[in-house]
Amino acid sequence: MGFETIELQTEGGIATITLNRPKALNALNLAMVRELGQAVHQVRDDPTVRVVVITGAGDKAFAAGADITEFKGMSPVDAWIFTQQMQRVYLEIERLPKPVVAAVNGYALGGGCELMMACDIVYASDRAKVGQPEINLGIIAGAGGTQRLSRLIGKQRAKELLMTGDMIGAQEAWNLGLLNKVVPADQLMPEVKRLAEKLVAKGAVALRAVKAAVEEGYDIDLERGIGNEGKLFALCFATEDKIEGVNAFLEKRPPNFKGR
Ligand code: DAK
Repeated sequence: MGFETIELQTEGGIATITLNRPKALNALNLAMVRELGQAVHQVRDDPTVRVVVITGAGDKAFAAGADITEFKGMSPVDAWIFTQQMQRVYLEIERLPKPVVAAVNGYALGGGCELMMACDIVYASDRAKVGQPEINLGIIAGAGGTQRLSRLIGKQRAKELLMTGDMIGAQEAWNLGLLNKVVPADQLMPEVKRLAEKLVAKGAVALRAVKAAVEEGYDIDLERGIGNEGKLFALCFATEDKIEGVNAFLEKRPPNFKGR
């Protein structure tokens, strides 16, 4: 499928979605949100895709937020429809049954920060800056920011970022627990590639089960979450990958998982 605002490339089981409006710092306009949704469906349904990477074109931005030029003249009903589209795409990323890695190569602001937080693992360049500056536009985060940020870093720290609109650097974001790893800018994509290749080599069913157990369990009580984990654990015992993984360990060789 041809896209205008994003690029999608697949190689060696790794699909890379690049937000591609570098002149506007990859601001997420309506077309980009729609195409991102289409790309997410495409990688979800493509059995050759094992891991998804999301990044931004150029060296300045992952995404500097929703496209502010589209807010002018946007009615409350338009805003409601837009926010539902964005929230749905981000939820689909969060629920995608494959690992999704964000490679944050610069500004991740507003809707860009919200996209980053919907990914499973976040690696960032030491030049990255993150924040939820919507308050400076007289609005609030509308694509899950108030919810995911407070779950990730706690209510008080989230409220400070959401109320001040301040941008923070990569190191501070890592200290807060928003990023998995900070690397020099020129090392970001090689590091992300290494991580993605490591994930490609794991059993796809077990990866899917990890993600389901964490995501489904996150907002429910511990006892039900553990119960769900137990069922997914048992399900893994029905796979060829479990037989291969155990045999490989006992035979002192690397496993060759098939995702079955
Ligand atoms: N939208 C549109 N254009 C943007 C943009 C954005 N978010 N961010 C940057 N640009 C454009 C700039 O206008 C400029 O365009 P030209 O003047 O060259 O035509 C170009 O990108 C380069 O930007 P700058 O010249 O400003 O670059 P600087 O290095 O000087 O500054 C900056 C970089 C990131 C600090 C600055 O561009 C900036 O403050 N940008 C705005 C960041 C921001 O406020 N982001 C939050 C957007 S609001 C919702 C769903 C979601 C959301 C809300 C509601 N519902 C649907 C209701 C989410 C909201 C947001 O994300």
